[in-house]
Amino acid sequence: MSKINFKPFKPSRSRLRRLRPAFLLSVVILTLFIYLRPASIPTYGTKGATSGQHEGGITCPKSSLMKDVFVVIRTGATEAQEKLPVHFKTILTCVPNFIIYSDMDEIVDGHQVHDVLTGVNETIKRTAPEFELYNHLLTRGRDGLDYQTMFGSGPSGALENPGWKLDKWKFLPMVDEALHERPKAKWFVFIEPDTYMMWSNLLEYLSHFDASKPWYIGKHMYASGVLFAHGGSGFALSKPALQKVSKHWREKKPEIEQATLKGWAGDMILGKALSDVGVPMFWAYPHMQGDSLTGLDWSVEKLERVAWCYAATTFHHMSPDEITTLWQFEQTWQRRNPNGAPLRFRDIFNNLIRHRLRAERSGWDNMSIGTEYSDEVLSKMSQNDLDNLSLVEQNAHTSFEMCQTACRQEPRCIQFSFIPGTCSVSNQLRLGRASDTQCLEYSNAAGKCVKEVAATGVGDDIVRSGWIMDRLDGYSYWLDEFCDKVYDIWVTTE
Ligand SMILES: *C1O[C@H](CO)[C@@H](O)[C@H](O)[C@H]1NC(C)=O
Ligand SMILES: *[C@@H]1O[C@H](CO)[C@@H](O)[C@H](O)[C@H]1NC(C)=O
Ligand SMILES: *[C@@H]1O[C@H](CO)[C@@H](O)[C@H](O)[C@H]1NC(C)=O
Repeated sequence: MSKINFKPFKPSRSRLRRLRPAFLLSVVILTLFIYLRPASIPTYGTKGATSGQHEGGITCPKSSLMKDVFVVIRTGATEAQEKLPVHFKTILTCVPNFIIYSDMDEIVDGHQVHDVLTGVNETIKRTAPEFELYNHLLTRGRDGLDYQTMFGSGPSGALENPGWKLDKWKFLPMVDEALHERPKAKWFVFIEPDTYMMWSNLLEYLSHFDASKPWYIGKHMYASGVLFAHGGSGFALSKPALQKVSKHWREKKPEIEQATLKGWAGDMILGKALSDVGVPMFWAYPHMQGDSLTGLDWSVEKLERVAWCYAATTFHHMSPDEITTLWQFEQTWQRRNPNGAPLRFRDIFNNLIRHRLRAERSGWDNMSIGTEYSDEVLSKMSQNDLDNLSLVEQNAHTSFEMCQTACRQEPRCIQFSFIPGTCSVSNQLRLGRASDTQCLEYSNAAGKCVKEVAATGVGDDIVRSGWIMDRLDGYSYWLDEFCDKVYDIWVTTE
């Protein structure tokens, strides 16, 4: 993970408590309670003026590759009912070949969900603690599961979530079964229920690669010395890559299962297996994204690639509401631009995000994770540092207007958030989400806010956020300039 450091908006040298860079970068994600107003989706009034293939009012991509791609959704019984249905109504309506693997056989909205763990070593199933959940599901289904500990959090939620611990066992059986399910497919795309797949873009992206060669394409992640494609961001394997790793799995199953017992995440175990058979990961950033629409920092840059300039293929940590919003936007976009260029991050920002930004938005946490001003922070500062603060900074936490002024004083500050007593300003632009708490510190590892202040909701005591609206043009212009040097919106070489 590299640091975002562009000239005009780079993080300012504040004397106040600064969040560490790793943390600034660590992605701000909210899996729950993310709320986007469907009502504010742009409506272009093009009813009837549609083109391209569409059934029942739905516009699907025209790519000839579509029939050769097998989409695999990996889920678990603790989240399937809550998170799958939105996919059947949106993205999957245009996917001719898909399968859903889980830790329990069941039918969700008329679609079969398959238990992919049947072949795991029986001794391990009897003894490894994470299989308690599995054995429970086998014998009693969801009856008697403790909802508090088992449900809702998903892979990024709680590391203690037994559903998450069980998840690592699914990866190798999943790739192996997918190959045997669709031996003729050219590509296999693996996603999770909180992954948004921009299907037409993804198809176009894959068409740039030679499917007769082994490919493992995804969003880089590095843990325990292994480079692998992050599962939640979605990844693609060509058939030759899948064949190699499936053969390896069949030959080395006992060894890989032992490694899985010790390993912490299945995407890492798969990455290691692929590396062992000589299939390196292709760095597809920023096409594959670990962030959601609400948590993404729109100026994010990694691997010297400014996301803004590139086409988007996935988002992660997408709530069902966000999935619906982005799907409807894509549909409208494709109808208006039937032969248009692929959607880039900047198109999404300009057409879906920007009009939601306001000088003031109540009950909204903008995720201004930058400099915090509060009595607590001030009380910890030395006299010298305090003396150095401007009057506005010293009082930023006293009113929404002061907080806004504090942001304005910083040349690159673009957004701020306020609850009485706490002001937080940031040079990074994020949409954020409706909220009654103000998140001050976000832990990527824990996948949740680790420091937040709750507003009472009485009178003025609500979370309010704002953007410095007259800086938005400058912000877009600054990012657009990076695109002058980007000759291809697709990353196909490293
Ligand atoms: C904006 O969001 C960030 C992160 O959640 C938070 O630190 C900040 O306090 C928020 N500001 C407001 C006014 O909600
Ligand atoms: C199953 O796992 C146990 C315990 O880890 C091991 O002793 C046994 O050899 C494994 N069996 C097979 C068939 O791999
Ligand atoms: C305080 O401000 C002065 C002048 O602006 C500056 O030289 C000094 O480095 C500042 N001190 C701290 C601790 O920021």
